[in-house]
Amino acid sequence: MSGRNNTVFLSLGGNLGDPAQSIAAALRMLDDDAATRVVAVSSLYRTPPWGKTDQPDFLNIAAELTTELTPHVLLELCLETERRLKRVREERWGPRLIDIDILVFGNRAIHETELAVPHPRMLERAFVMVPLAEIAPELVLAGKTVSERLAAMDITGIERLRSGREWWSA
Ligand code: PH2
Ligand code: MG
Ligand code: MG
Repeated sequence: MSGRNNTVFLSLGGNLGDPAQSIAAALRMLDDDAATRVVAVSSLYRTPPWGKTDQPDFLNIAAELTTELTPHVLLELCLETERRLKRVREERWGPRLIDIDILVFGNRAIHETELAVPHPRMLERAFVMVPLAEIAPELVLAGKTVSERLAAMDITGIERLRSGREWWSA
């Protein structure tokens, strides 16, 4: 524990099983951790598969947390949450039940193989930036706000399914 609260942004997604249910369960598990609180959740979006395109559409969201955990302990909590939701690690960019990625951890910059924040590929991925822009439009990433970055991106095929912040907590 670092003893102080940091603001964290996560990207969650999945395209197998019931991803909306898995994402909601993941958010509840993270919120149940005594050192971590979910403070904002985007709408649920249907997004075309990125990277490897011959797989089902994904559901994606962004979430804001506050946590007293260190970045590595939060990463372990995210991986443990994936494991509890029966995620099996498979091919890179391939289909998955649930994926929980740390996008931003306070103002920390970490460049390790197991943990890189800010997430090195987030700026190219509309499935990350569209949900993030809903909850953090003014967040500055590499000199520009999320909403400025989104304005320059191709968001074709991304569809908002469920809005409001409470869809996950019922
Ligand atoms: N995750 C991937 C690869 N491709 N495409 C979309 N639309 N959404 C994702 O969450 C996603 C992806 C690997 O983590
Ligand atoms: Mg991912
Ligand atoms: Mg991941």
